[in-house]
Amino acid sequence: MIWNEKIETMNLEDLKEVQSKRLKSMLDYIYNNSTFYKNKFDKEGINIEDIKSIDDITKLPFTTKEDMRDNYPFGIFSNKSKLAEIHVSSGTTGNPTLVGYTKDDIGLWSDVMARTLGCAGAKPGDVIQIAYGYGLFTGGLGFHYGALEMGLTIIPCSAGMTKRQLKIMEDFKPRILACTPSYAMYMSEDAKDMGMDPRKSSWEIGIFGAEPWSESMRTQIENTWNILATDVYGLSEIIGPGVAQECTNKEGLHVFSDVFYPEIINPTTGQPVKEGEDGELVFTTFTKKAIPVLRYRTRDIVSMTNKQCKCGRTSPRISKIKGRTDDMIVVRGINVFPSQIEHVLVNIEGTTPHYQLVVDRSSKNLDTLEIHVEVEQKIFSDEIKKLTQFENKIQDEIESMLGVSVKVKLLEPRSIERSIGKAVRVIDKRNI
Ligand code: DLL
Repeated sequence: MIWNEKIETMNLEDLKEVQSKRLKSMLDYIYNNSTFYKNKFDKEGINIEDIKSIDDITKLPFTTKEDMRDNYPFGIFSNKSKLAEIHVSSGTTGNPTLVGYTKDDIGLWSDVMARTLGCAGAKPGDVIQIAYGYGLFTGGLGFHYGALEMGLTIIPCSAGMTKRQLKIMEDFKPRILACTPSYAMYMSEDAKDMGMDPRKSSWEIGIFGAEPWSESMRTQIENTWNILATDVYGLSEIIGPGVAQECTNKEGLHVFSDVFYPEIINPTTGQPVKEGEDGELVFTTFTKKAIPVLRYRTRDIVSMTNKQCKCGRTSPRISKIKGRTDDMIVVRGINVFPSQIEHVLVNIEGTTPHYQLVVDRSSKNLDTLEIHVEVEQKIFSDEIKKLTQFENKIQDEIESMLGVSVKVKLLEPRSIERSIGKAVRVIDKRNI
């Protein structure tokens, strides 16, 4: 169903007018409420009066993840006094990325998430099993707000406790499953262990995202669970889930561009690319109040089309995420940067800066992360017990930093292949 028919099927000219109007009031708001943006505009000699329409957006500066991190915790907020909720995005070195919402922002989130659910094929009265993590991660609560808004019956399972998830599915018969795609596959193994036939599950629709997944993974999930598997995209800095969602045609993700304005740029030059070409996805939030962001560089690589979709929605569609401009990987829903591992290693005496992250997917469809690290020769001359202690120490420190379990493998000096260009830090064997 189309949740917000008026806005989602608006003709492109009217949509452009809405976007232009909203951009101007957003600029006015951030200039007057955000010290960060006021300073930035004043420094760069930007007069917001010069921005007449959405086409002028390219004259404005970008915002980056570093801006958010450098101004941690509240420096980039525009309305700290009216904060209703905060969330934290995983996966950064040092300070995490803190994001916040006013009560009105939660209203906006509820609306875009209701649109997301409608886009995937949900309708009021459906039962949804939310198996994204609740807590500081935006997945669980984002889906929760949207489902409340649409009038679904919510089973707020959060992630994990797989056998219980499966029992709940069997007993309460939810029609919709929301979780990461890798968790959907992981659950099928436990289902088989429990003697269940996954093809007979009550789930008809899956809303899967928060990590990259391929078309072949989609086919695998659809065949295993006998389900329609749709892709949901979002990021904490913009709102969380609720930025873009595939409709049941599965031909690209509809961006809710009346509230989150997308641009695709060449990541090196910062200039817009031609329609259909790959580039970095950039978003401007028009109506968010706690942390509005202007031209936020997501580092996600996609292409975008303005061609109208069969479903009747008029907003642009992005492709599945094709990669990143940085070296971030997503392991079991957690964003991991090699630099985080490096940060831990350099502070442990006896390790060297030669390391690699080896990501794989186990036979149970669970992501595994192994850290291969070269250590000084003298460590290897120590007795086995000491070596194991050393390995455990590194493992503990990395785990507490990342919040994801890892295995550490110590290597003799010079065993990791050297590269003449950029070091190869990540070996991803997951085939996604
Ligand atoms: O992952 C928000 C979310 C929750 C999206 C639940 C979908 C479902 P972050 O933790 O801030 O937010 O991570 C954002 O994850 O920049 C992408 O690199 C990656 N990502 C998110 N969705 C997808 C997807 C949430 N469908 C980062 N496909 C983003 C590929 C995705 N990558």
